[in-house]
Amino acid sequence: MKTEDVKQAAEILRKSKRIAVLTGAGISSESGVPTFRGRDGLWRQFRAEDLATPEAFSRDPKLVWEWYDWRRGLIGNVEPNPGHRILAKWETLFPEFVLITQNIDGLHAKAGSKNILELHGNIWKLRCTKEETIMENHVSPLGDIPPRCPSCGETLRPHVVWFGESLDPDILHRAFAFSSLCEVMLVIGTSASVQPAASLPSYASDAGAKIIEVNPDPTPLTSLANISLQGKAGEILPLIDQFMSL
Ligand code: BJW
Repeated sequence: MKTEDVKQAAEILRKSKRIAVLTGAGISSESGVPTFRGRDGLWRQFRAEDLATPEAFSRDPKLVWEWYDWRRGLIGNVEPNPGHRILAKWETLFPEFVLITQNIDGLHAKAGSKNILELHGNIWKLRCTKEETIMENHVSPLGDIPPRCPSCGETLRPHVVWFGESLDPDILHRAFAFSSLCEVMLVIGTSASVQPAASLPSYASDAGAKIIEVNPDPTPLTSLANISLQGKAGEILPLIDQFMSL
């Protein structure tokens, strides 16, 4: 990564008023949350078909819940890192700043970000499979698995989006709408391999936004990016922040 590129990214941001950020699992990896597709990624150890589809949950809710209970335990014990914190700080600096995340770990909110669109849900929310009510729940470990709805007694599921399921249409609409308006989109820590989230940067780029990517590895978006900063989010975002305030 060249210092000149970091300076240029800082300059682009400093001159902009409407910033969109798209984050993925990579931003939380420095907090100790495993990614999905990296070297130690979850999909290297577990099969998505067995754990992250509605069919898997119908087949074996206990197995799916055991996996989510384990992940809740892991996520509940970690803290936001400098990458999360800088994004929370930037939200207070720019007139319009929308943080679109694929992450379900809640670490952006824990770092202080407020204007967050959680495309794939949140691991700390449960949803009744009968009444569709959504409730916050931070109990870890959960105890009785699968947990039951306190109102109707039906099975609760994690309020996350599995493969083959639609994203919340309102959240998705807001994500695409702001992507078409923003002047800059920062794309941080995503392999850009899961749709429809992976389409947001090209949508923003087509509408005239500059794309700045932060990722240690190249992705399908690297060739689209105006600036590609190869490295860890927890190191690069504080550097950009330093240059912004010079
Ligand atoms: C660092 C770093 C550091 C490391 N700093 N960076 C069009 C074409 C083909 C298929 C489809 C399509 N449209 C829809 C589909 C089907 C499917 C899909 O996209 N499949 C592809 C895999 C091919 N999409 C869906 O099913 C979606 N639903 C949908 O579109 O409904 C309508 C529809 C359905 C079916 C057909 C057509 C239309 C739903 C997707 C739900 C994804 N769910 C998951 C699990 C969520 C719950 C949970 O966590 O348990 O979401 S899968 C998983 O992947 C998770 C993530 O949010 C998501 C994205 O992963 P992410 O964040 O990019 O992580 P990684 O691990 O892939 O990458 C990490 C990156 O970080 C790497 O690049 C590293 O280098 C980097 N990194 N350390 C910065 N320190």
